[in-house]
Amino acid sequence: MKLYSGPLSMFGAKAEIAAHEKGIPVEVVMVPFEMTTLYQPKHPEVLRVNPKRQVPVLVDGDLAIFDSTQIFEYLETIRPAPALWPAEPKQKARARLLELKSDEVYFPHIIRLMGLQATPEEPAAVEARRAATAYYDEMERILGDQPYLAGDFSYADIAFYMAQLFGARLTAPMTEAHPRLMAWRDRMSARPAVARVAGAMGRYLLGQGRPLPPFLATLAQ
Ligand SMILES: N[C@@H](CCC(=O)N[C@@H](CS)C(=O)NCC(=O)O)C(=O)O
Repeated sequence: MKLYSGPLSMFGAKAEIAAHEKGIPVEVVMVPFEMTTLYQPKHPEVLRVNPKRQVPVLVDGDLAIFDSTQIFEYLETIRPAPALWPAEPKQKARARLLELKSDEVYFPHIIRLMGLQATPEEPAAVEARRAATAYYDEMERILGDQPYLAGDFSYADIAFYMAQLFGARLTAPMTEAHPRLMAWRDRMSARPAVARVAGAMGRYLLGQGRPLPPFLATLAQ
């Protein structure tokens, strides 16, 4: 099984963490990526498989799929244990929604901060940080006294961990104002699959001379 990803792809990292958590052997192929030119030129396998021309792409024999959430579903189907969705239907639906919201509600606020790090007082940056903080408020409430967002460790945690990593890099870090989330992040960082993938991303950033948020600096050692 080959996973086409990028050294700074949060969506590729989601898929890679899930494969490691499941114990599924996967060959990770890092497509061409530069901080300035980003994903140009596109890798031929990415162009062949994904009409959206994005990573991650997963190729397993004659199967070729794209999108991190679709890859989660395939991994869950071929390797049901350890289960990374809750079994109870309503809890499963909640976990799936949290995974979606992480990618499509929270992360777009963080994307908006790209390129605004030097001008943090610009209204667009202020608004993006306000929205990220409101999202942390909501996740702090949802987490409550549970160890993970949907109770047991799930894909929802993988998605939000990777998304908040970019939030922390791009001037919208979680802080001690959200103590349950901070403890959740420590629990996540202690998982070998998470530490392996996030640590490699941290080392890539260090190699590019980029600063790391403290939790990522620890993982990158
Ligand atoms: N919804 C997709 C998003 C994939 C995505 O945005 N990939 C980014 C890298 S993290 C990419 O390939 N960007 C290059 C481009 O759009 O040209 C998923 O979950 O996989």
